[in-house]
Amino acid sequence: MTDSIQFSPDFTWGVATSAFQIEGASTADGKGPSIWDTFCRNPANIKDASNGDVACDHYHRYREDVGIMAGLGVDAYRFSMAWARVQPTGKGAWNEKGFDFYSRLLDALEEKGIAAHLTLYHWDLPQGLQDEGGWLSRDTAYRFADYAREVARRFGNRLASIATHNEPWCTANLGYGNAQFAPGVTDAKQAVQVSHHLLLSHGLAMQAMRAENPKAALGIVLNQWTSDPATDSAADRALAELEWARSVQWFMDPIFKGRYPELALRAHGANAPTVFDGDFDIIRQPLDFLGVNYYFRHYASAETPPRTAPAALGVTDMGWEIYPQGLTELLVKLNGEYTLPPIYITENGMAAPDSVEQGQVTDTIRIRYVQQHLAALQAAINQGVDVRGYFLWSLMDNFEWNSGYAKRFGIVYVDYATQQRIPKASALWYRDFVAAQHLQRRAA
Ligand code: GBH
Repeated sequence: MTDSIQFSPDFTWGVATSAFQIEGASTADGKGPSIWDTFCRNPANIKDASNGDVACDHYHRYREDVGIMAGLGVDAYRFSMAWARVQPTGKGAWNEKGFDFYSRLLDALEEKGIAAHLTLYHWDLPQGLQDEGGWLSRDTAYRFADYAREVARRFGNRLASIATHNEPWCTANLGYGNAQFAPGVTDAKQAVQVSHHLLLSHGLAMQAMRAENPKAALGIVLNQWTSDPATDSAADRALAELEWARSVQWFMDPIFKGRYPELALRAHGANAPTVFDGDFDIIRQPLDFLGVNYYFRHYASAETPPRTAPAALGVTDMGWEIYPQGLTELLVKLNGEYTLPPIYITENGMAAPDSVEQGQVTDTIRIRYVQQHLAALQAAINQGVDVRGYFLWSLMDNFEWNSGYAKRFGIVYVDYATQQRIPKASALWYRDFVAAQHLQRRAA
């Protein structure tokens, strides 16, 4: 089905990972502990009682992994930096050995002509900052800006883009709302305050990085979904609207409009955040790009028990509905509500129960998932949305947060016992698809 799809010749094709999920080497070369190291120390927090101590051992195998990307022929790699690797307690002295690792990684990428797209924060706050209040403390936003400035100073010229946060919705709501993620707090009021400090930290980091390196392409990555009412009832429609306000507009409005959405603010009531004068001026920095992570839609049902999504195309191994048209609808809706910078799909992909049979992993279902979402992406582009690139989540199987290693999102299979990497059928398909897209580059 994607045979007929032609994206623009300069469209960026990439793969994505994040530091804690792949690097391992959790104490190597002076790295400090992060809140995810701490969270994993309580085995009850992770489904298979695992941790990130070794993960994909990417810290030691990055050359091989970059080689795999080169074999796939991708244009770009999205990854994150472990803050505690380069600044072990989140403030004070820089750890040169930590920066050296990322410098070596950038060398390897440059050698293969793969563009580097960095995310500064993919959920692994230095534990030292958590001990002083973490994201609940306003100070942490200023520490984050210091870190961002230093990264822009050292690496700004070597990076195709820098995103401040990955999915602050998750940091706030899964970290402080329902305790699925580190630091494992359940406090609705704290979750809202944390979301404000994350946005503030984004704005401060943008200012700091702009001042340091005016040429760097800067933005943020948000997880987003459309919210469909399960039925036509007034209650379901109201719930869907509230969900859009609470999840999408809550992060988009401060950045693009300089305020919180009224509907969500009212719903938060006494949990509404403390906002200082001038905060929105800081948060509302022009972006060079917006990263959108899309996995599924939200299905709003006010009934008890709630109706579940029909999932006509099935569900993934995470139990998430496969709903490609949601990607089209989301992008078109965002484009209507906001004046957007260029968009990158910074994550999209699926977990499947992959296994190796005679040396091969036949993940046909993942190929179909990606094809369907690329068709949906093309439909959004045809409707006028300015999308410049697509990053498949993920390059390889990795530590899927509170699901541990049991869920596999990679297009490359990782045998954790041996650390052997085996490209799945989806990797070979993606390689061929990207090659076909590149052909028209030469033609153009
Ligand atoms: C992304 O987040 C992450 O950026 C990445 O690290 C991760 O590996 C990947 O996706 C796959 O999970 O409302 O409590 O039911 C995932 C995004 C996960 C956001 C599930 C919303 C719903 C949680 N989403 N989530 S809940």
